[in-house]
Amino acid sequence: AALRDLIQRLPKAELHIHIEGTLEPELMFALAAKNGVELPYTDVEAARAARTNFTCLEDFLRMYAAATKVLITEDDFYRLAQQYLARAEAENIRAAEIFFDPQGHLARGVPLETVIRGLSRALAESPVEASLLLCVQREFGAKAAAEALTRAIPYLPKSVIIALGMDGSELGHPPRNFVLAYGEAAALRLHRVAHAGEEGGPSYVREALSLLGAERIDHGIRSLEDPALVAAMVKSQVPITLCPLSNLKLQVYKGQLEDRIRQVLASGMRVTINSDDPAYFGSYVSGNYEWVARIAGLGPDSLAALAANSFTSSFMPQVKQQEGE
Ligand code: ES4
Ligand code: ZN
Repeated sequence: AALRDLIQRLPKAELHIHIEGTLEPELMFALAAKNGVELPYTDVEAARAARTNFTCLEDFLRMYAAATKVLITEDDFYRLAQQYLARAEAENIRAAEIFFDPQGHLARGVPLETVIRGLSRALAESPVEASLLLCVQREFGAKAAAEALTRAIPYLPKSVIIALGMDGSELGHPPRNFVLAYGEAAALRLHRVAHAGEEGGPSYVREALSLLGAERIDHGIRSLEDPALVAAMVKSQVPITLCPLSNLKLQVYKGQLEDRIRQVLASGMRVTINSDDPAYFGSYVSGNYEWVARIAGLGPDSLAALAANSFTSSFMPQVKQQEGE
């Protein structure tokens, strides 16, 4: 309980959170009823139960995509982000860099403007220092990724979009396929991050760093399988955004995850702790810190160091100043 209190009190930044992954079953049902969308569950409890046994990333992505069908109006996106930010504030998260997946919404006929305006309104109202990262979904392909970013250009000057990210299905979609979109992002002066080394091996991390110019690696847990890569990442201190309970629930790591996390923490890489899709994996950020603290035997100093990493790894200059607070 003392550790839990400490984690709660620590000011934290969250750098790996998918806003669509914060859609709790209650809000999903409320929006489904309002919008006349049919759900394949009898009630909230059944929907929650369905979120407890994923076998792989693909399995999860199917359910995640199906749930987003309830998000239709600007206000739906506003409510989604508003709920997450209220939750984040309650956990003493001072800053959040939030992914959104425009391609899935566009494919359903929801305009980009609806998504960005709804999310931005919630961000503007929250005391949490927050910004958006536009994520391209790898399964839509390389051309579609570049197009999605191009479509967002009109909104960049007046929005809080600070970066391009890449998520979705990893295996078979190596980072080298997406150099066009990342080149476009660089030209637009956007920061660049990428999911890599979640289900894919260390070569995906290497490519994200060397070919896409990624400034932060999302997940990155499989970097450990390549000692030369780890050495380079220790030297450059490029941050990785670990999402331990996501990895556990999606069973993406085939060995002993606890051992792997302990090795990552001991490697000297700059590690941050995040929740990924908390409405699906059963825990928000604090739960992820608690799990890591338990399996790695971390005390107050190590936990404070992880929280400090979350600020120094942020892209928001005003947030970096909160480091060590
Ligand atoms: C995701 Cl856990 C994870 N991996 C890849 N893409 C994602 N999108 C939302 N959650
Ligand atoms: Zn993710």
